[in-house]
Amino acid sequence: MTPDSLFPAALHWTILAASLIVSLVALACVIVLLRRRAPVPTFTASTPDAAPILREGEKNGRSPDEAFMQWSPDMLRQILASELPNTELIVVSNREPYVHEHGADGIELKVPASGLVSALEPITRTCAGTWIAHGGGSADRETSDRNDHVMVPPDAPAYTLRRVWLSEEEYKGYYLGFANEGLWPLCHIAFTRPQFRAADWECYQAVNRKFADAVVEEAKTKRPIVLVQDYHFALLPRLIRERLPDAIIITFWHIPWPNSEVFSVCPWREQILDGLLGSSILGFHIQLHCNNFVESVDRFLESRVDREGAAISYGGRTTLVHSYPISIEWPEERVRSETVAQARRRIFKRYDLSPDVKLAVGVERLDYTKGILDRFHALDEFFHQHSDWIGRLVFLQIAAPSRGTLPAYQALYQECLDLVAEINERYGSDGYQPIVLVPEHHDHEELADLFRAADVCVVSSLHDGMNLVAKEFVAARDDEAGVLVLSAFAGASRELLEALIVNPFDATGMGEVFFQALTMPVEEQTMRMRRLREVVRSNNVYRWAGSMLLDAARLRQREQFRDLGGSSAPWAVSRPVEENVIRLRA
Ligand code: GDG
Repeated sequence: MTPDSLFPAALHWTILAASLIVSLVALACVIVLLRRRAPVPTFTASTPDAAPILREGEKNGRSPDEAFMQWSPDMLRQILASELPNTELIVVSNREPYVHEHGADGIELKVPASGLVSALEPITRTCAGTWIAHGGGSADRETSDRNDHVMVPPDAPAYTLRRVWLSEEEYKGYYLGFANEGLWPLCHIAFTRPQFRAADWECYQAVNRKFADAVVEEAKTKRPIVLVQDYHFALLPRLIRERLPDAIIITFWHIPWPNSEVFSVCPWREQILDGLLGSSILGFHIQLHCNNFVESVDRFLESRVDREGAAISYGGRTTLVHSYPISIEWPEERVRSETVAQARRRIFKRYDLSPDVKLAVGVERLDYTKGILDRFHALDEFFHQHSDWIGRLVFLQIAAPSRGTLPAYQALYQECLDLVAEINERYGSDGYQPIVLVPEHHDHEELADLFRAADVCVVSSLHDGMNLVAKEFVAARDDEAGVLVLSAFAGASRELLEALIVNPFDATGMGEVFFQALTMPVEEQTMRMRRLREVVRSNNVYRWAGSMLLDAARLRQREQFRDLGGSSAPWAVSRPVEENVIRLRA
């Protein structure tokens, strides 16, 4: 007989009910401290047919009150302590948050250019968890201990990074091959044909098994919360579930999910769906991607889909499929201690720009989904239509090198160089280059400076799960100026309705929106930017993580009730926790 069974069920119920009340009261106390902000007038987006009228969260039934809650690291800690006490948190991603590389001056520390890392790093720091990732840096081995651990961030250690070593063959097949030549183009529908090779699939399976081993080795309890990140690990949730059946596995898919017709071309579609359904919760940025996933499961697996409850029952277990729009950490005072004018002067000096030009910027990994060539074509149209702007606008494109050994990425780089040379030849003159392409990695400080120096920021992705650059630009503008031009095909366009929304496939149309952005009166810029900042500040990355953890807590509570013989409707769990919090606050 286990000690548990010595307790009468009634006592269990009483304890559970009491702990639920205590937790909710604790949360309510946190939220009572949160600020309520005055609403600001809303502009309609520039191309109304491409833009939603309500923000995605509002459509999902989140109340306006919830949108104004101020999510913070403290609140996240509070949720963990009160809702998920003594729970260990394990994050798994391919990319590590800190990379050690041999450089000219010894070992250098790098933070990779990755939306996933930007979002998850502050969360893992806050939760003091364990982060498992591929150790890909040339100095990673010598900076790790004999358990392959290193404490990070190096200057203020807050959590453990566990590095997993991959052979050259594994890296090529799993990462470059199946993940980036197969799943990445498959999910982005960016007209780059996905490549599916049986040998890559073998590696992908083997590496997923290797990471499952690492999770089991690192888990100190039988019921951790494991946060599985992204398309590199579609099989991992099932592999963890088989060995840690009581774990709460939250998988977040950072890129779009295509419709079932597109998904059907993947030769291993059933295995991928089966792997993901090992998750307790599967998250996407926007509802459309959830719908596409559910449709794919409905079509290819024997399962029961509960569309209203956003849940899939398969193989005796249930997976919740929900949207959690990712975001950024709202910047600290550092940004505010300096004026925008100072940042602008520094950037203009660094790039040798004439003080009277307007500056537009683009910042991303050099990736064919980001629509870099498309914005250059739009610039070409713009200069063609508005020749009085020749000499008065500079477009500064930061393109961090990415996946540079793959042919599609090499071809893109060459096309960018050729197109920039062509446009600069056409519109440039002595001392004036309309496009400045900087194909280099930059640090976060430099990027913040750039965002603050710019008159316009262009995000013209052909397809993007969310896009954090759009939110980073908005967050950097405490002067409430600057214009965001944003693709209708980036998940961020569902939230950032006051941006100028564009269709990146329409070069002429996008060129006209550039004109609109460059001639927008300051008052209108301020009205739009103020509203955008409200949205990003309220829907920050702590809310993203907090919503998932609250859903996980609710799941765990439901499981406990069910084990005690309560009614079992495991999927009807998600929103009520947040809604209860709101109700308590009211
Ligand atoms: C995936 C999804 C989703 C850029 N250049 C440098 C640099 N960056 C940083 C940016 C930003 C991040 O990288 C890029 O984030 P995105 O969201 O724009 O794009 P992906 O990397 O494709 O991210 C995307 C995201 O996951 C999160 O879920 O939004 O849809 O595709 O933070 O500032 N960072 C540094 N140097 C650079 O040169 N340090």
